[in-house]
Amino acid sequence: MQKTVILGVIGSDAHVVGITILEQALSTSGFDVVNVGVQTSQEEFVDAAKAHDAEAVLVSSLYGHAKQDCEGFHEKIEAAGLDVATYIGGNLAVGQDDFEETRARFEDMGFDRVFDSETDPEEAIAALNEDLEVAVAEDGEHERRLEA
Ligand code: B12
Repeated sequence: MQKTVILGVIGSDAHVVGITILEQALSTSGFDVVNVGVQTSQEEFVDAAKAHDAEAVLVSSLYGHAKQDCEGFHEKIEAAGLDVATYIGGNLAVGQDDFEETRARFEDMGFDRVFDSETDPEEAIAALNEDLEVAVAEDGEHERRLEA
């Protein structure tokens, strides 16, 4: 069974290129990707995760307002009874910032993993393989997937 991941850009953010690249890379790696697109509300992420019985929710934000857009997100996930890994990545703060501070801030908000805008899709794939316990053969292909 393929592992389903929800992918989208939160809030009023319309930057689409990053999630398009991530979608292609994740699909090629064997994940079932539900791309909810840009300008997606918290509720739409939660509804998609529920409807598709997803195992991970990947939130992208580029325009600098991720903190405001994600406030209360994990409370909604919990209220919906979802058990999902949550990742966030992109340009998560306005202007220059200390990324370790940014990482700590988003981890405090409940995200399992926080990625900066230099992140290659391979890093996200490796993290998902680890967190969702996806076994990968030496040739890089998914060999089998362990049931949680
Ligand atoms: C193209 C672009 C636009 C286009 C977007 C077109 C479109 N529909 O996509 C347009 C012109 C519309 C635009 C508008 C704006 N933009 Co703009 N834009 C850019 C630009 C030049 C490139 C973005 C891009 O496509 N990168 C290429 C992709 C492949 O990279 P990426 O998006 O970073 O994604 C990768 C990683 O970040 C990571 N990643 C991303 N998300 C996630 C999520 C997870 C879970 C993981 C693991 C990884 C991950 O993986 C991706 C693939 O490698 C950047 C500057 C830059 N060089 O990044 C500014 C930039 C993002 N924009 C910026 C701003 C401010 C805006 C506006 C607010 C400007 C304005 N005042 O109107 C508006 C916002 C509009 C809106 N509602 O979203 C700022 C954000 C500043 C900040 N965060 O501090 C930037 C950084 C420019 C800058 N230096 O000031 N923008």
